Amino acid sequence: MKFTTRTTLALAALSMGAQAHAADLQNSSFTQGLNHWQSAGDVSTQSGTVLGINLGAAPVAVLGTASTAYDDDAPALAGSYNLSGLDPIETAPAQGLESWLSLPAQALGSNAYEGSAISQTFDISAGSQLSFDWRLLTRDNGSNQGEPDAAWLSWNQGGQVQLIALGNAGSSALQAGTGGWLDTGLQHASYTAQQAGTLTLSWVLADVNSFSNTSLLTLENVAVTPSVPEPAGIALVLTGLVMLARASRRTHQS
Ligand SMILES: [Ca+2]
Ligand SMILES: [Ca+2]
Repeated sequence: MKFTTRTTLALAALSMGAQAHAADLQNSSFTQGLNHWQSAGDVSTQSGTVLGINLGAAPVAVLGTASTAYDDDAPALAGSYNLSGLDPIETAPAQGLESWLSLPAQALGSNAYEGSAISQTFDISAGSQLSFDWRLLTRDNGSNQGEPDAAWLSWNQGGQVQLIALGNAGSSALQAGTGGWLDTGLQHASYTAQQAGTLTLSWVLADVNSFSNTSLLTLENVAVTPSVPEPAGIALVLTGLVMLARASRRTHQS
């Protein structure tokens, strides 16, 4: 097919069907470490076997609640279960993990003690699907009197923050795993964007009721799948295809 003015116009009509994004989700598979991500507290990327846990060959982000300076997991030494060398962030009203997440004080619960978060801000279109795999591991064996360590997804868009519970250390989904950890195994989650706009997405993990008994949250396979085009967009693409077909026929006839 020769490229005539007519086909160029038709191609322009086709390309209008795809919305341009100012900023897409980047480094979603953590192959560049934490590049493009913001983090607070004990956050690192890891692969292979770490702290007795097999994380697989591909990199995963790991959030933790272990201090470097205090024996959170006595008799294990201070920092034994800290992977980044950075301390978890205390919750409100101290250093303010909640304020880092633009959440009100005590949004993570009145007894959340300290934790870590990872975040990225990007543009999303309405109907796009966010999916990811997470895994909660803990040494919090239920001794926290019904207030187990917990993990959330924070969806901050259009000036509103939605806090979505992912899992907690008291869940019956946890099984005894390797290295003395209780383990949910890999869990898949997906959410659909209800509106277009700039989205700050954060994953959060907190020690609850005490600073002791470390938990870990792993995160991998983060992906945003664009929505199926709106009917108006489909009509535009179909118009483009008809124009292309006509232009192609005329090109062959000439
Ligand atoms: Ca801790
Ligand atoms: Ca804990």
